Amino acid sequence: AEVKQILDTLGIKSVNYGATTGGSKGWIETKGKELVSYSPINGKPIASVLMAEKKDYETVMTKAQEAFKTFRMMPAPRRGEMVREIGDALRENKKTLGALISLEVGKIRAEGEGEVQEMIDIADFAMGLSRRLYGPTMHSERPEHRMYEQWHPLGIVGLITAFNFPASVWSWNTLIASVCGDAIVFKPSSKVPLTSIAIQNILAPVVDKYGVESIFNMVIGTRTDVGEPMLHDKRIPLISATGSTAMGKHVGQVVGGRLGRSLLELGGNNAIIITEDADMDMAVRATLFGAVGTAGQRCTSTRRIIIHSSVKQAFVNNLISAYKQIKIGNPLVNDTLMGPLIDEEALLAMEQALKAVKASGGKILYGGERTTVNGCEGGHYVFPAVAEVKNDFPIVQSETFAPILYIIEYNGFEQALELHNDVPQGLSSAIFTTSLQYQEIFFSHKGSDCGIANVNIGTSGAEIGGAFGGEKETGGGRESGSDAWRAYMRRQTNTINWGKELPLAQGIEFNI
Ligand code: UN1
Repeated sequence: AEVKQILDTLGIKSVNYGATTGGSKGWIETKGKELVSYSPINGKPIASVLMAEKKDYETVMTKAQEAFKTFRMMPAPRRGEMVREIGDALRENKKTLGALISLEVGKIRAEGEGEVQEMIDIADFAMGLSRRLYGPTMHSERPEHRMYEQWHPLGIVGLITAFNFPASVWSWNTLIASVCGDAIVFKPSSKVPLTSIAIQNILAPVVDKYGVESIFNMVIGTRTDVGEPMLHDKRIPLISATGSTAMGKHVGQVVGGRLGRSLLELGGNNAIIITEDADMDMAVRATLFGAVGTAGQRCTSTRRIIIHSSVKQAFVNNLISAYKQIKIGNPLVNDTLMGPLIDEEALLAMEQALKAVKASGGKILYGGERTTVNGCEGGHYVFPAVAEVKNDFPIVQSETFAPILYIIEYNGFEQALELHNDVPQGLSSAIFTTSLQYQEIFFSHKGSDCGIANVNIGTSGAEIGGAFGGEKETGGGRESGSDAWRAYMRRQTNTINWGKELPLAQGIEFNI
Protein backbone atom coordinates (compact mmCIF):
# COMPACT_ATOMS: atom_id res chain seq x y z
CA ALA A 1 0.00 0.00 0.00
CA GLU A 2 2.84 2.39 0.83
CA VAL A 3 4.46 1.62 -2.52
CA LYS A 4 1.31 2.60 -4.40
CA GLN A 5 1.11 5.83 -2.43
CA ILE A 6 4.76 6.68 -3.14
CA LEU A 7 4.31 6.09 -6.87
CA ASP A 8 1.02 8.01 -7.04
CA THR A 9 2.38 10.99 -5.14
CA LEU A 10 5.42 11.23 -7.40
CA GLY A 11 3.45 10.73 -10.61
CA ILE A 12 4.99 7.38 -11.54
CA LYS A 13 2.64 5.32 -13.71
CA SER A 14 2.90 1.62 -14.39
CA VAL A 15 4.37 2.43 -17.82
CA ASN A 16 6.22 5.75 -18.20
CA TYR A 17 7.73 7.74 -21.02
CA GLY A 18 11.52 7.78 -21.18
CA ALA A 19 12.26 11.36 -22.21
CA THR A 20 11.25 14.86 -21.27
CA THR A 21 12.35 18.39 -21.96
CA GLY A 22 11.07 19.32 -18.51
CA GLY A 23 7.91 20.88 -17.12
CA SER A 24 4.39 19.50 -17.23
CA LYS A 25 4.23 19.53 -21.05
CA GLY A 26 7.70 18.27 -21.81
CA TRP A 27 7.10 14.53 -21.91
CA ILE A 28 7.92 12.91 -25.23
CA GLU A 29 5.84 9.89 -26.27
CA THR A 30 8.73 7.49 -26.54
CA LYS A 31 8.17 4.11 -28.14
CA GLY A 32 11.44 2.29 -27.46
CA LYS A 33 11.98 -1.03 -25.71
CA GLU A 34 10.35 -1.41 -22.31
CA LEU A 35 12.78 -1.06 -19.43
CA VAL A 36 11.53 -2.59 -16.19
CA SER A 37 12.72 -1.21 -12.88
CA TYR A 38 12.93 -4.06 -10.38
CA SER A 39 13.16 -3.37 -6.67
CA PRO A 40 16.28 -4.92 -5.14
CA ILE A 41 14.17 -5.36 -1.99
CA ASN A 42 12.16 -8.29 -3.38
CA GLY A 43 13.16 -8.58 -7.03
CA LYS A 44 9.68 -7.53 -8.12
CA PRO A 45 8.97 -4.99 -10.87
CA ILE A 46 8.02 -1.52 -9.58
CA ALA A 47 7.10 0.10 -12.90
CA SER A 48 8.55 0.38 -16.38
CA VAL A 49 9.73 2.92 -18.91
CA LEU A 50 9.45 3.04 -22.68
CA MET A 51 12.99 3.93 -23.54
CA ALA A 52 13.94 6.89 -25.67
CA GLU A 53 15.35 6.15 -29.12
CA LYS A 54 17.94 8.01 -31.10
CA LYS A 55 15.34 10.28 -32.69
CA ASP A 56 14.02 11.25 -29.23
CA TYR A 57 17.55 12.13 -28.19
CA GLU A 58 17.81 14.31 -31.31
CA THR A 59 14.55 16.07 -30.48
CA VAL A 60 15.77 16.83 -26.97
CA MET A 61 19.17 18.05 -28.17
CA THR A 62 17.72 20.33 -30.84
CA LYS A 63 15.36 21.93 -28.33
CA ALA A 64 18.02 22.22 -25.64
CA GLN A 65 20.34 24.01 -28.02
CA GLU A 66 17.64 26.55 -28.82
CA ALA A 67 16.55 26.95 -25.18
CA PHE A 68 20.10 27.64 -24.04
CA LYS A 69 20.19 30.80 -26.16
CA THR A 70 17.38 32.28 -24.07
CA PHE A 71 18.35 30.80 -20.74
CA ARG A 72 21.88 32.18 -20.84
CA MET A 73 20.39 35.68 -20.89
CA MET A 74 18.34 35.18 -17.72
CA PRO A 75 20.19 36.98 -14.90
CA ALA A 76 22.04 34.52 -12.69
CA PRO A 77 20.27 35.65 -9.48
CA ARG A 78 16.95 34.93 -11.19
CA ARG A 79 18.21 31.46 -12.01
CA GLY A 80 19.18 31.21 -8.33
CA GLU A 81 15.64 32.09 -7.30
CA MET A 82 14.35 29.34 -9.55
CA VAL A 83 16.71 26.84 -7.93
CA ARG A 84 15.55 28.01 -4.49
CA GLU A 85 12.02 27.06 -5.52
CA ILE A 86 13.28 23.69 -6.70
CA GLY A 87 14.76 23.30 -3.20
CA ASP A 88 11.36 24.09 -1.68
CA ALA A 89 9.66 21.52 -3.91
CA LEU A 90 12.21 18.96 -2.77
CA ARG A 91 11.60 19.86 0.88
CA GLU A 92 7.91 19.11 0.39
CA ASN A 93 8.69 15.76 -1.19
CA LYS A 94 11.61 14.71 1.00
CA LYS A 95 9.95 11.73 2.67
CA THR A 96 8.29 10.39 -0.46
CA LEU A 97 11.24 10.80 -2.79
CA GLY A 98 13.50 9.34 -0.07
CA ALA A 99 11.20 6.32 0.12
CA LEU A 100 11.23 5.88 -3.67
CA ILE A 101 15.04 5.89 -3.59
CA SER A 102 14.90 3.19 -0.89
CA LEU A 103 12.52 1.20 -3.03
CA GLU A 104 14.51 1.49 -6.23
CA VAL A 105 18.12 1.50 -4.95
CA GLY A 106 17.63 -0.52 -1.76
CA LYS A 107 19.27 1.93 0.64
CA ILE A 108 17.65 2.37 4.04
CA ARG A 109 15.03 5.05 4.53
CA ALA A 110 17.37 7.34 6.50
CA GLU A 111 19.88 7.23 3.66
CA GLY A 112 17.21 7.73 0.99
CA GLU A 113 16.04 10.83 2.83
CA GLY A 114 19.66 11.83 3.38
CA GLU A 115 20.12 11.86 -0.34
CA VAL A 116 17.17 14.23 -0.78
CA GLN A 117 18.64 16.40 2.00
CA GLU A 118 21.82 16.64 -0.10
CA MET A 119 19.68 17.93 -2.97
CA ILE A 120 18.07 20.53 -0.71
CA ASP A 121 21.45 21.60 0.64
CA ILE A 122 22.86 21.98 -2.84
CA ALA A 123 19.82 24.02 -3.89
CA ASP A 124 20.56 26.47 -1.05
CA PHE A 125 24.23 26.49 -1.95
CA ALA A 126 23.48 27.08 -5.64
CA MET A 127 21.11 29.93 -4.86
CA GLY A 128 23.83 31.77 -2.93
CA LEU A 129 26.31 30.93 -5.64
CA SER A 130 24.11 32.59 -8.26
CA ARG A 131 25.24 35.95 -6.85
CA ARG A 132 28.85 34.92 -6.47
CA LEU A 133 29.98 33.73 -9.91
CA TYR A 134 33.01 35.92 -9.46
CA GLY A 135 35.93 36.60 -11.73
CA PRO A 136 38.95 38.59 -10.48
CA THR A 137 40.27 41.86 -11.90
CA MET A 138 43.95 42.30 -12.72
CA HIS A 139 46.22 45.32 -12.90
CA SER A 140 47.31 45.66 -16.49
CA GLU A 141 50.99 46.12 -17.34
CA ARG A 142 49.94 48.65 -19.97
CA PRO A 143 49.09 52.23 -18.98
CA GLU A 144 45.42 53.25 -19.12
CA HIS A 145 44.27 49.66 -19.51
CA ARG A 146 42.01 47.49 -17.39
CA MET A 147 41.80 43.69 -17.24
CA TYR A 148 39.25 41.41 -15.78
CA GLU A 149 37.90 37.93 -16.05
CA GLN A 150 34.31 36.90 -16.51
CA TRP A 151 32.52 33.57 -16.47
CA HIS A 152 29.88 32.78 -19.07
CA PRO A 153 27.39 29.93 -19.36
CA LEU A 154 29.00 26.98 -21.15
CA GLY A 155 26.12 25.45 -23.12
CA ILE A 156 24.65 21.98 -22.85
CA VAL A 157 25.95 19.80 -20.02
CA GLY A 158 25.61 16.06 -20.64
CA LEU A 159 25.11 14.26 -17.35
CA ILE A 160 25.53 10.52 -16.93
CA THR A 161 25.02 9.10 -13.43
CA ALA A 162 25.31 5.81 -11.56
CA PHE A 163 22.61 3.81 -9.78
CA ASN A 164 23.80 4.44 -6.22
CA PHE A 165 23.09 8.17 -5.87
CA PRO A 166 20.47 8.82 -8.54
CA ALA A 167 19.18 11.97 -6.85
CA SER A 168 22.02 13.78 -5.12
CA VAL A 169 24.54 13.40 -7.95
CA TRP A 170 21.88 14.72 -10.33
CA SER A 171 21.49 17.75 -8.07
CA TRP A 172 25.23 18.45 -7.64
CA ASN A 173 25.49 18.79 -11.39
CA THR A 174 22.11 20.08 -12.45
CA LEU A 175 21.46 22.69 -9.79
CA ILE A 176 24.96 24.13 -10.05
CA ALA A 177 24.98 24.00 -13.87
CA SER A 178 21.57 25.66 -14.03
CA VAL A 179 22.58 28.69 -11.92
CA CYS A 180 25.59 28.84 -14.24
CA GLY A 181 23.13 29.24 -17.13
CA ASP A 182 23.55 25.85 -18.81
CA ALA A 183 21.00 23.44 -20.26
CA ILE A 184 21.21 19.89 -18.91
CA VAL A 185 20.70 16.65 -20.80
CA PHE A 186 20.55 13.93 -18.19
CA LYS A 187 20.92 10.21 -18.79
CA PRO A 188 20.30 8.27 -15.58
CA SER A 189 21.47 4.74 -14.90
CA SER A 190 19.10 2.22 -16.47
CA LYS A 191 18.98 0.45 -13.10
CA VAL A 192 17.10 3.34 -11.46
CA PRO A 193 14.98 5.21 -14.03
CA LEU A 194 12.00 5.89 -11.76
CA THR A 195 13.84 8.14 -9.31
CA SER A 196 14.81 10.36 -12.24
CA ILE A 197 11.24 10.49 -13.53
CA ALA A 198 10.05 11.46 -10.04
CA ILE A 199 12.62 14.27 -9.88
CA GLN A 200 11.37 15.62 -13.22
CA ASN A 201 7.81 15.57 -11.88
CA ILE A 202 8.83 17.40 -8.70
CA LEU A 203 10.59 20.08 -10.79
CA ALA A 204 7.80 20.46 -13.32
CA PRO A 205 5.80 23.25 -11.61
CA VAL A 206 8.95 25.34 -11.18
CA VAL A 207 9.98 24.75 -14.79
CA ASP A 208 6.50 25.85 -15.91
CA LYS A 209 6.53 28.93 -13.69
CA TYR A 210 9.91 30.13 -14.94
CA GLY A 211 9.28 29.17 -18.55
CA VAL A 212 12.48 27.17 -18.79
CA GLU A 213 11.36 24.35 -21.06
CA SER A 214 14.23 22.33 -22.57
CA ILE A 215 16.70 23.30 -19.83
CA PHE A 216 16.11 20.37 -17.45
CA ASN A 217 16.08 17.50 -19.94
CA MET A 218 16.13 13.79 -19.26
CA VAL A 219 16.63 10.90 -21.66
CA ILE A 220 16.39 7.28 -20.56
CA GLY A 221 17.81 4.98 -23.19
CA THR A 222 20.40 2.42 -24.12
CA ARG A 223 24.07 3.06 -24.42
CA THR A 224 23.82 2.77 -28.22
CA ASP A 225 20.83 5.07 -28.61
CA VAL A 226 21.72 7.70 -26.02
CA GLY A 227 24.99 7.14 -24.14
CA GLU A 228 27.39 6.92 -27.09
CA PRO A 229 25.71 9.66 -29.13
CA MET A 230 26.10 11.98 -26.12
CA LEU A 231 29.82 11.27 -25.82
CA HIS A 232 30.35 11.98 -29.52
CA ASP A 233 28.04 14.98 -29.70
CA LYS A 234 29.93 18.20 -30.48
CA ARG A 235 26.95 20.20 -29.25
CA ILE A 236 27.82 19.07 -25.70
CA PRO A 237 30.91 20.95 -24.46
CA LEU A 238 30.95 19.12 -21.10
CA ILE A 239 30.16 15.55 -20.16
CA SER A 240 29.93 14.92 -16.43
CA ALA A 241 30.00 11.22 -15.70
CA THR A 242 29.88 9.12 -12.53
CA GLY A 243 30.63 5.40 -12.56
CA SER A 244 33.38 2.84 -12.79
CA THR A 245 36.95 3.59 -13.83
CA ALA A 246 36.48 1.46 -16.96
CA MET A 247 33.48 3.58 -17.97
CA GLY A 248 35.34 6.80 -17.16
CA LYS A 249 38.33 5.86 -19.30
CA HIS A 250 36.01 5.35 -22.25
CA VAL A 251 34.20 8.64 -21.62
CA GLY A 252 37.48 10.51 -21.19
CA GLN A 253 38.88 9.11 -24.43
CA VAL A 254 35.84 9.70 -26.60
CA VAL A 255 35.12 13.18 -25.25
CA GLY A 256 38.83 14.03 -25.26
CA GLY A 257 39.00 12.83 -28.86
CA ARG A 258 36.76 15.71 -29.88
CA LEU A 259 38.51 18.02 -27.37
CA GLY A 260 35.39 18.28 -25.25
CA ARG A 261 35.64 18.53 -21.51
CA SER A 262 34.86 15.70 -19.19
CA LEU A 263 34.24 15.82 -15.47
CA LEU A 264 34.78 12.35 -14.06
CA GLU A 265 33.78 10.87 -10.71
CA LEU A 266 35.01 7.29 -10.81
CA GLY A 267 35.90 4.47 -8.47
CA GLY A 268 37.35 4.80 -5.01
CA ASN A 269 39.40 2.43 -2.87
CA ASN A 270 39.02 4.36 0.31
CA ALA A 271 40.98 3.51 3.43
CA ILE A 272 40.95 4.42 7.09
CA ILE A 273 44.31 4.38 8.87
CA ILE A 274 43.87 3.49 12.54
CA THR A 275 46.89 4.35 14.66
CA GLU A 276 47.89 2.75 17.96
CA ASP A 277 46.53 5.74 19.94
CA ALA A 278 43.15 6.03 18.16
CA ASP A 279 39.80 6.16 19.96
CA MET A 280 38.79 2.58 19.14
CA ASP A 281 35.10 3.02 19.85
CA MET A 282 34.86 5.88 17.35
CA ALA A 283 36.97 3.98 14.83
CA VAL A 284 34.66 0.95 14.99
CA ARG A 285 31.53 3.07 14.58
CA ALA A 286 32.96 5.03 11.67
CA THR A 287 34.09 1.84 9.96
CA LEU A 288 30.66 0.34 10.33
CA PHE A 289 28.92 3.24 8.60
CA GLY A 290 31.65 3.51 5.97
CA ALA A 291 31.76 -0.18 5.05
CA VAL A 292 28.17 -1.27 5.54
CA GLY A 293 26.19 1.94 4.84
CA THR A 294 24.41 1.78 1.45
CA ALA A 295 25.53 -1.89 1.53
CA GLY A 296 29.04 -0.82 0.55
CA GLN A 297 27.80 0.74 -2.68
CA ARG A 298 29.07 4.30 -2.29
CA CYS A 299 32.05 5.48 -4.24
CA THR A 300 33.23 6.73 -0.82
CA SER A 301 32.58 3.40 0.98
CA THR A 302 35.36 2.26 3.28
CA ARG A 303 37.12 -0.60 1.53
CA ARG A 304 40.40 -0.87 3.45
CA ILE A 305 41.37 -0.60 7.12
CA ILE A 306 45.09 -0.01 7.58
CA ILE A 307 45.67 -0.67 11.25
CA HIS A 308 48.63 -0.72 13.63
CA SER A 309 49.50 -4.32 14.53
CA SER A 310 49.29 -3.66 18.28
CA VAL A 311 45.56 -2.80 18.11
CA LYS A 312 44.48 -4.94 15.18
CA GLN A 313 43.10 -7.94 17.07
CA ALA A 314 41.05 -5.89 19.53
CA PHE A 315 39.65 -3.76 16.70
CA VAL A 316 38.73 -6.76 14.56
CA ASN A 317 37.02 -8.46 17.52
CA ASN A 318 34.94 -5.37 18.28
CA LEU A 319 34.12 -4.83 14.64
CA ILE A 320 32.95 -8.40 14.11
CA SER A 321 30.74 -8.31 17.19
CA ALA A 322 29.23 -5.11 15.80
CA TYR A 323 28.79 -6.75 12.36
CA LYS A 324 26.86 -9.59 14.03
CA GLN A 325 24.32 -7.09 15.33
CA ILE A 326 23.65 -5.40 11.98
CA LYS A 327 20.03 -5.81 11.07
CA ILE A 328 19.88 -6.84 7.42
CA GLY A 329 16.50 -6.58 5.78
CA ASN A 330 13.88 -4.55 4.00
CA PRO A 331 15.29 -1.01 3.89
CA LEU A 332 11.80 0.45 4.28
CA VAL A 333 11.46 -1.18 7.72
CA ASN A 334 12.56 1.23 10.37
CA ASP A 335 15.30 -0.57 12.32
CA THR A 336 17.04 -2.05 9.25
CA LEU A 337 20.67 -0.97 8.96
CA MET A 338 21.62 -2.73 5.75
CA GLY A 339 19.43 -3.33 2.72
CA PRO A 340 20.05 -5.47 -0.36
CA LEU A 341 22.65 -5.07 -3.09
CA ILE A 342 21.34 -3.58 -6.32
CA ASP A 343 21.07 -6.81 -8.33
CA GLU A 344 22.20 -10.38 -8.84
CA GLU A 345 25.21 -9.18 -10.82
CA ALA A 346 26.43 -7.24 -7.76
CA LEU A 347 26.12 -10.35 -5.58
CA LEU A 348 28.08 -12.38 -8.10
CA ALA A 349 30.81 -9.73 -8.22
CA MET A 350 31.04 -9.84 -4.44
CA GLU A 351 31.32 -13.64 -4.45
CA GLN A 352 33.96 -13.48 -7.17
CA ALA A 353 35.95 -10.97 -5.13
CA LEU A 354 35.86 -13.16 -2.01
CA LYS A 355 37.05 -16.11 -4.09
CA ALA A 356 39.91 -14.00 -5.38
CA VAL A 357 40.81 -13.01 -1.80
CA LYS A 358 41.16 -16.68 -0.87
CA ALA A 359 43.04 -17.52 -4.04
CA SER A 360 45.65 -14.87 -3.18
CA GLY A 361 46.08 -16.28 0.32
CA GLY A 362 43.75 -13.94 2.23
CA LYS A 363 41.38 -15.01 4.97
CA ILE A 364 37.65 -14.29 5.25
CA LEU A 365 37.11 -13.32 8.88
CA TYR A 366 33.37 -12.77 8.66
CA GLY A 367 30.37 -12.84 6.34
CA GLY A 368 30.01 -12.97 2.58
CA GLU A 369 27.17 -15.51 2.53
CA ARG A 370 23.85 -14.73 0.90
CA THR A 371 20.85 -14.47 3.15
CA THR A 372 17.09 -14.30 2.66
CA VAL A 373 14.68 -11.93 4.31
CA ASN A 374 11.15 -13.01 5.14
CA GLY A 375 8.66 -11.51 2.75
CA CYS A 376 11.49 -10.29 0.48
CA GLU A 377 12.56 -13.62 -0.97
CA GLY A 378 13.56 -12.26 -4.38
CA GLY A 379 15.87 -9.60 -2.86
CA HIS A 380 19.66 -9.54 -3.08
CA TYR A 381 20.73 -9.79 0.56
CA VAL A 382 24.16 -10.72 1.84
CA PHE A 383 26.16 -10.64 5.08
CA PRO A 384 28.79 -7.91 4.84
CA ALA A 385 32.27 -9.41 4.72
CA VAL A 386 35.52 -8.71 6.54
CA ALA A 387 38.73 -10.20 5.16
CA GLU A 388 42.35 -10.10 6.19
CA VAL A 389 44.51 -9.38 3.15
CA LYS A 390 47.72 -7.87 1.81
CA ASN A 391 47.40 -4.52 0.10
CA ASP A 392 49.03 -5.77 -3.10
CA PHE A 393 46.52 -8.56 -3.82
CA PRO A 394 45.09 -7.77 -7.26
CA ILE A 395 41.53 -7.86 -5.89
CA VAL A 396 42.41 -5.37 -3.14
CA GLN A 397 43.79 -3.01 -5.78
CA SER A 398 40.43 -2.78 -7.52
CA GLU A 399 37.04 -1.49 -6.45
CA THR A 400 34.34 -4.11 -5.84
CA PHE A 401 31.03 -2.30 -5.39
CA ALA A 402 29.91 -4.43 -2.43
CA PRO A 403 30.26 -4.58 1.36
CA ILE A 404 33.71 -6.15 1.62
CA LEU A 405 36.11 -4.65 4.12
CA TYR A 406 39.81 -5.49 3.86
CA ILE A 407 41.98 -5.49 6.99
CA ILE A 408 45.64 -4.67 6.38
CA GLU A 409 48.12 -4.35 9.22
CA TYR A 410 51.11 -2.05 9.50
CA ASN A 411 53.96 -1.48 11.94
CA GLY A 412 55.47 1.97 11.27
CA PHE A 413 53.52 5.11 10.28
CA GLU A 414 55.54 5.64 7.09
CA GLN A 415 54.52 2.14 6.05
CA ALA A 416 50.87 2.95 6.77
CA LEU A 417 51.04 5.96 4.41
CA GLU A 418 52.72 3.92 1.71
CA LEU A 419 50.07 1.22 1.89
CA HIS A 420 47.40 3.88 1.96
CA ASN A 421 48.48 5.53 -1.28
CA ASP A 422 49.51 2.34 -3.04
CA VAL A 423 46.27 1.82 -4.99
CA PRO A 424 45.27 3.17 -8.41
CA GLN A 425 42.31 5.19 -7.02
CA GLY A 426 42.35 8.40 -4.97
CA LEU A 427 38.90 9.45 -3.83
CA SER A 428 38.39 9.53 -0.04
CA SER A 429 40.58 8.77 2.95
CA ALA A 430 40.60 9.01 6.72
CA ILE A 431 42.78 8.62 9.76
CA PHE A 432 41.69 7.81 13.28
CA THR A 433 44.32 9.12 15.65
CA THR A 434 44.73 11.29 18.73
CA SER A 435 48.22 12.32 17.65
CA LEU A 436 48.57 15.81 16.22
CA GLN A 437 51.67 14.73 14.35
CA TYR A 438 50.07 11.75 12.64
CA GLN A 439 47.13 13.92 11.70
CA GLU A 440 49.26 16.66 10.18
CA ILE A 441 51.52 14.22 8.33
CA PHE A 442 48.39 12.59 6.89
CA PHE A 443 47.24 16.00 5.60
CA SER A 444 50.71 17.03 4.38
CA HIS A 445 52.21 16.83 0.87
CA LYS A 446 53.54 13.37 1.66
CA GLY A 447 50.29 12.24 3.26
CA SER A 448 47.02 11.11 1.73
CA ASP A 449 46.94 11.48 -2.07
CA CYS A 450 43.13 11.57 -2.16
CA GLY A 451 40.69 14.34 -3.05
CA ILE A 452 39.04 13.97 0.36
CA ALA A 453 41.00 13.43 3.61
CA ASN A 454 39.39 13.33 7.05
CA VAL A 455 40.54 13.00 10.62
CA ASN A 456 38.40 11.08 13.12
CA ILE A 457 35.60 10.88 10.54
CA GLY A 458 34.98 7.98 8.17
CA THR A 459 35.52 8.05 4.41
CA SER A 460 31.89 8.48 3.32
CA GLY A 461 29.15 10.95 4.06
CA ALA A 462 30.74 14.14 2.76
CA GLU A 463 28.93 17.48 3.13
CA ILE A 464 27.97 19.31 -0.07
CA GLY A 465 29.92 22.49 0.78
CA GLY A 466 33.30 21.01 -0.12
CA ALA A 467 34.54 20.02 -3.55
CA PHE A 468 33.77 16.34 -4.08
CA GLY A 469 36.03 14.12 -6.17
CA GLY A 470 39.37 12.42 -6.36
CA GLU A 471 42.71 11.93 -8.01
CA LYS A 472 44.40 9.21 -10.09
CA GLU A 473 41.93 6.69 -11.52
CA THR A 474 39.09 8.41 -9.68
CA GLY A 475 39.24 10.81 -12.62
CA GLY A 476 40.26 14.18 -11.19
CA GLY A 477 36.83 15.83 -11.35
CA ARG A 478 35.36 18.01 -8.62
CA GLU A 479 31.63 18.51 -8.13
CA SER A 480 29.27 20.03 -5.60
CA GLY A 481 30.65 22.80 -3.34
CA SER A 482 33.67 25.11 -3.19
CA ASP A 483 34.53 26.41 -6.69
CA ALA A 484 33.40 23.28 -8.55
CA TRP A 485 30.97 25.57 -10.44
CA ARG A 486 33.82 26.72 -12.67
CA ALA A 487 33.66 23.43 -14.59
CA TYR A 488 30.20 24.40 -15.84
CA MET A 489 31.19 27.79 -17.21
CA ARG A 490 33.61 29.21 -19.74
CA ARG A 491 36.18 31.77 -18.72
CA GLN A 492 36.89 34.91 -20.69
CA THR A 493 39.79 37.30 -20.11
CA ASN A 494 38.88 40.86 -21.08
CA THR A 495 41.29 43.74 -21.61
CA ILE A 496 40.09 47.31 -22.21
CA ASN A 497 42.19 50.22 -23.43
CA TRP A 498 40.61 53.44 -22.16
CA GLY A 499 43.51 55.67 -23.28
CA LYS A 500 44.53 57.32 -26.57
CA GLU A 501 47.76 55.32 -27.10
CA LEU A 502 48.18 51.74 -28.27
CA PRO A 503 50.93 50.30 -26.08
CA LEU A 504 51.72 46.59 -26.62
CA ALA A 505 52.22 43.99 -23.92
CA GLN A 506 55.80 42.89 -23.12
CA GLY A 507 56.90 46.41 -24.14
CA ILE A 508 57.06 45.49 -27.82
CA GLU A 509 57.55 48.44 -30.21
CA PHE A 510 55.90 47.99 -33.59
CA ASN A 511 55.94 51.35 -35.38
CA ILE A 512 56.12 52.33 -39.02
C1 UN1 B 1 28.77 8.52 -4.51
O1 UN1 B 1 28.89 7.45 -3.92
O2 UN1 B 1 28.76 8.56 -5.76
O3 UN1 B 1 30.18 11.38 0.54
C2 UN1 B 1 28.55 9.84 -3.84
C3 UN1 B 1 29.26 10.58 0.38
C4 UN1 B 1 27.99 11.07 -0.26
C5 UN1 B 1 28.08 11.03 -1.75
C6 UN1 B 1 28.59 9.77 -2.35
N1 UN1 B 1 27.74 12.42 0.18
O4 UN1 B 1 29.32 9.42 0.75
